[in-house]
Amino acid sequence: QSDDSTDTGVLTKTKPKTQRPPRYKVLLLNDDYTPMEFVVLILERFFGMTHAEAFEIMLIVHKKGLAVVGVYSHEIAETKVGQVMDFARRQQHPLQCTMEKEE
Ligand code: TYC
Repeated sequence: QSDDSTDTGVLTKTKPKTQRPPRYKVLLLNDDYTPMEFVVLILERFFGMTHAEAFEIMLIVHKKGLAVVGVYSHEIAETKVGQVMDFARRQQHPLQCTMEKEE
């Protein structure tokens, strides 16, 4: 600025914002009918959990009503939800799995 009468002398820096792709939480919901062992199998098969991890998370869903079972890119999250819903429907269990944008 060349006009000294309005120059406050304050320098402002603009921080470069690094763009991160949005992440999506995959949520598993409780219900009264899906067998516990089936939920454990789902968590092992589609979410790469050990039997012990899967059992622990299944119990959290059972007690609290829902839990985040993984966080992924939009495409991977959509695939996981699809796999779970498909597998549950084939076995005629009412298990529900959804995804939600993080933050
Ligand atoms: N509540 C179910 C039962 O008592 C077990 C269950 C756990 C179902 C987790 C769904 O996402 C779920 N058989």
